[in-house]
Amino acid sequence: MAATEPFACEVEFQTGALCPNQQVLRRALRDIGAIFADQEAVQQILSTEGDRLVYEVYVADVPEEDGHLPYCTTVIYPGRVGDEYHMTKGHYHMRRERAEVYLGLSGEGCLLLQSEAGEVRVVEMKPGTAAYVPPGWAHRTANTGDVPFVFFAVYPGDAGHDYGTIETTGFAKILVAQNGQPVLKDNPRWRR
Ligand code: M6P
Ligand code: ZN
Repeated sequence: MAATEPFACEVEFQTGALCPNQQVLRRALRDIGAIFADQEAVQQILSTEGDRLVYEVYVADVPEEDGHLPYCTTVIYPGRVGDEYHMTKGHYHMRRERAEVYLGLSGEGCLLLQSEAGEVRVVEMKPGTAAYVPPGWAHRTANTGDVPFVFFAVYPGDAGHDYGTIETTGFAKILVAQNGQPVLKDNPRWRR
C-alpha cells in the first residue's frame, strides 16, 4: 500500500517494530564492519563469535518523493566493537538542505552530527527526546546503553541518503566507552 490514502500503523516502543509489518533493513557486522575505527576488533569478533546484528530499520510504506514524509524506526542493539559503541552507518542527505527529526522511544544513545566543515556535535537521546538534524549535517546514532536503543525518524521524501561521503571520510570523532561512560575521541581514520 502506498501512502496516497491516509493510514496508520502501531509503533512498538520497546522493539521498534511497526505493525502491520513493513520493510525491515538489517545491518550486520559483516556488512558494515568498515564503519568502526578498530578493524582488528571487527576481524576478531567475526572470527571468534561470528556475525552479529548491529541494527535494524523498520521502514513505513511511504514514497521517498517530494511532498511525502517517510518515517521509520531504528533499533540499535547494545554492544561494542573494541571500545566503540554499536552505531548506524550515518549519512548526509543527498539534498543537503533537507532536515530530519528523531524521537527517542526506548533505551539510550547519542546522535552524532557533522557539518561539511568538519564540526561535530553530540545530542544525548533517551525516551521522549526530540532531536533535530538541521540541513547540511551528516547524522549517525550510537547505542550507549545496555538495552536496545529505539528511535523514530521522519524526513522529507526528496531528502535522499548520501552514504558515499561518510564511507569515504568517516566521522571526525568516534564515541567510545571509557570506564563505562561514552567519551568523544578523535577518529584516527578520519580523512578530510
Ligand atoms: C534513521 C533515519 C533513517 C536511516 C536510519 C539508519 O532512522 O535517519 O533514514 O536509514 O536512521 O541510519 P543509516 O541509514 O545511516 O544506516
Ligand atoms: Zn537522514
